[in-house]
Amino acid sequence: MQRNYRFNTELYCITAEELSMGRSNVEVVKEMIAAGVKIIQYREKDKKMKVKYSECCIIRELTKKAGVTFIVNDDIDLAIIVQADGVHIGQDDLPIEKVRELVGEQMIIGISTHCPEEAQQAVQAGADYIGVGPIFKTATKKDVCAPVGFEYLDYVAKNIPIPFVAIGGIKLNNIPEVIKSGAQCVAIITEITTAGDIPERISQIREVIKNSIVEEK
Ligand code: 3NM
Repeated sequence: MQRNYRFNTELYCITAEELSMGRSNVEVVKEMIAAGVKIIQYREKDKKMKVKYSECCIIRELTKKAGVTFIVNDDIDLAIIVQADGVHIGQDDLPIEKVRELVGEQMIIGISTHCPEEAQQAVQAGADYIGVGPIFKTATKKDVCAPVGFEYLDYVAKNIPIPFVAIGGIKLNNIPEVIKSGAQCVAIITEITTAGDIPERISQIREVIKNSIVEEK
């Protein structure tokens, strides 16, 4: 089935408390929302489920009030129980068809992909969007493969019919190349979470994206 999910934004923000300069996930999410971000993923690898649950309850309320799409990373049960808008999984998680059985037709399912075969498979299995990366070297995700570079991004832009988001090592200075290689949405962690002034950094990133798209046309 071809689903009809589309990103309504060019910036996908993801949390990482250990890389947030002492700020909590909730504080960072509040700043992202204040900056007008439209999609936020809660990504927290090391906390206990009980803690993740209480953070996600708060973030669900905040995002709902602000009309922001809320995606939970990895934990399908957590995504369901907090009524997130979506869940983002990896290649080693449950098959997408089975995740769909659990979450129902309405929930967005995204999956990280690193090569054309994984992208094709995600489409076949009914993913709503794919992550494409890592575009550049990143220390944020443990055990991630070597950078896939622009070749894979270009392949996805030309051949994959569902939305995709470029991810991995994306910074202010390399955004233009990423946009020029066909990405319409970029996912960023540390360039935002480590910023002293998060709304200011988000507005700089938006400006660079906008200018890169204009130059492209
Ligand atoms: N997934 P930063 S790379 C969460 O390639 C994640 O699938 C990736 O963090 C993938 O913006 C990555 O700090 C980390 O590099 C992105």
